[in-house]
Amino acid sequence: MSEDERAEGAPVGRRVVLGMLGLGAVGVAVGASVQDGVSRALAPVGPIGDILPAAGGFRYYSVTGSVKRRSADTHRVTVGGFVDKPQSFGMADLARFPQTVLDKDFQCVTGWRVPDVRWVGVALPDLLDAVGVSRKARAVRFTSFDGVYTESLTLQQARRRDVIVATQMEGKPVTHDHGGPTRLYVAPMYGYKSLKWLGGIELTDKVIPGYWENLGYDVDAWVGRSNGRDDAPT
Ligand SMILES: Nc1nc2c(c(=O)[nH]1)N[C@H]1C(S)=C(S)[C@@H](COP(=O)(O)O)O[C@H]1N2
Ligand SMILES: [Mo]
Repeated sequence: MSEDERAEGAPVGRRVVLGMLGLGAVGVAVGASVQDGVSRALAPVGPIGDILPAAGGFRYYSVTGSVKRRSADTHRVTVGGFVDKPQSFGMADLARFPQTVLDKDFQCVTGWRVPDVRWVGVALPDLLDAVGVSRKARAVRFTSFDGVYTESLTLQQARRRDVIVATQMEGKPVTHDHGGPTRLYVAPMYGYKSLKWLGGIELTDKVIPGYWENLGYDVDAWVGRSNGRDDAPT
């Protein structure tokens, strides 16, 4: 990481830092599998900065211990709540949608960033159109099959075409450690919005704050404009 990137990544809101130190670090980098070659902590608890970046620069994050793998053959993403036709989608179903390719930097709110990562998947608005969003819906809640992590977007944010249900990362199926078979990828927001091990999408009548948001992170996680970085109006 260059000094510039370090400087840009440095100012994180105090609440967020306290949240991370108090609760986050415990779950960070625990349980990554060896074969994916992503980083893992030397010890499960410790300052965030001690976690070593692996090749590619991603840190493995999970707020739970190990997460049970799901086979791409049987895995399904369920879409329900305030929709006309609740449905679940297997990998073959997702492959039949138009595929969106995004080449973007991946930015964690704690300061690390991986430049120019390629993600491929189904634009969330296409999936929402397939189930039919009912008039009551105002927001979307995402659940992970790790059983703990959740995320949320307003319906307006969820209709952006740079928000995708990702099935590929860097030219391969999303690995288990990176949240496969399906992972949410919210390109314009900090990494915590990009929920791993996506199992459920639910249309709700209001935003239900996600895991980190209950611990002090901003619900609107725009890169560069949230979590204490937005002192100047943009
Ligand atoms: N299920 C789940 N998704 C998650 C997290 C998590 O702990 N559990 N951490 C988030 C955070 S804070 C970041 S920065 C990215 C990290 O992605 P990676 O583990 O693929 O590097 O995942 C996000 N999605
Ligand atoms: Mo993060």
